[in-house]
Amino acid sequence: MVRSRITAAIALGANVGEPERSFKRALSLLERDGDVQILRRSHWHGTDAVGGPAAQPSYTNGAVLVETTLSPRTLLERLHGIEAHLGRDRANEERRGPRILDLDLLYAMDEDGAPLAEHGDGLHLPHPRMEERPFVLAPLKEVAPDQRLPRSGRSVTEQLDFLEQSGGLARLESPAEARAWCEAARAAGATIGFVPTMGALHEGHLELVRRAAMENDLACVSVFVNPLQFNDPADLEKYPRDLAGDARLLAEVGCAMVFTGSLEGFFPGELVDGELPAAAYIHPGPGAAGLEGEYRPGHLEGVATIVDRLFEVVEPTRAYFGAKDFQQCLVVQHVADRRGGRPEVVRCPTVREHSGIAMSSRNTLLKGAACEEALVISKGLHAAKAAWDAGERDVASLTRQLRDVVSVPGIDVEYAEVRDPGNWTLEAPGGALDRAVGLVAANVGGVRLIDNMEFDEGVR
Ligand code: PH2
Ligand code: MG
Ligand code: MG
Repeated sequence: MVRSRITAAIALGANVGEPERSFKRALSLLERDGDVQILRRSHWHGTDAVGGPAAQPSYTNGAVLVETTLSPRTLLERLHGIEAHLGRDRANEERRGPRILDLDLLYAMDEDGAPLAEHGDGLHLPHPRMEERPFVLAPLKEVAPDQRLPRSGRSVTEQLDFLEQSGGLARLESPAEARAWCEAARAAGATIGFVPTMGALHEGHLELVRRAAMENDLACVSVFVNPLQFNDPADLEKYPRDLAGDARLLAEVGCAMVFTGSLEGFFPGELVDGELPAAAYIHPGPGAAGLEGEYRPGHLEGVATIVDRLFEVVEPTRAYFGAKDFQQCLVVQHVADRRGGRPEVVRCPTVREHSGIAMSSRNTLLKGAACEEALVISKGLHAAKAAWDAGERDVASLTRQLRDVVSVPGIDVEYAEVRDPGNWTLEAPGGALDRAVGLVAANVGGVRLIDNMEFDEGVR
């Protein structure tokens, strides 16, 4: 049998030991068995470390293009074997930390040049992050300058130019500065993708920013822990804050501008004794009925009010929100509708930890046993979805199955309910539904968590 041949690109990185020596040894091991041929090899580039611990040494990076009869999976195993042989200890290394040798499979294509896609068990093809990383793209440009990249559709050369132009994240300290920056961007014809956040950014936020950057000329992020939406002062007090860390992450995912501000900065001349008068609040619309609206009085009014002001400051083309905050999405759509349907509101799938828990800045506040206890929330939603998938449509039955899982010691459930996502109502609908969403809010170890799952969509 003639084995089919694939072409693959491999990135090399190291910042411990003697990188160039490790690279040479790695490449000769790669070719040793005769089933991998190196077609092209880049020079070795000295690069500043990106991400990881603050003071890690700078890296050496390179790229090679290979042809092989191995499958992508077997090639990845070969790369891991070489890393281990040359001293890499994956089990005991820091995330994004110093590396004796890192061999990453970037992309692979079949003999006709068609890209191979594979996701799972440590194999991600094409590599989901390569387009954000100049330290990958600069060497890759030497071996495959015209290769089209799947996310942006740009060639390697074009993508490097793009990163260079948008490189240097603008950090602005006030809404007034942000307004001027966005006006200038729009005047230059740029579309703006906007991601409003309260900071303490996690992978869920970064997905929103990546998507904003991909679908618009510029991605812009606000970081503002909005006091208007905290019904509980203690919650506001302990809400995590890390602006320096946030800026570092945003620079990596192609964000062009991040801004912050004070309540006075957002509502100049409108505060009375440091507070926004009731008359200045924006009505959150029908999505605020019940659940969050009931358990966090004033919260969604505060959300609607700041989002309306943020939209006024930025005037984005599109705004990106995570589906985890279901009622917030309804409220934001209402705010956009009141503003004449602008911006376009893009609701993005909830990003989950491996454990299943929905990503949230508040997860960092979960300590000890609470981390485990919190898992029943997503498990309950999965259980109800499984019932839905098996044909159950009755709201009372779906709700019972959800509550059976989440009602356990250690979890103080505020609500565990099923609603029609297309027809939001205060009370649970009766009988059978064509579409359904399960929603949970619970206090776990003193931390309030919410989650939801739409049963009639793919699991997210
Ligand atoms: N790899 C990392 C983390 N940071 N920075 C640069 N410049 N080059 C790398 O290869 C690199 C990094 C973890 O794999
Ligand atoms: Mg790497
Ligand atoms: Mg790697």
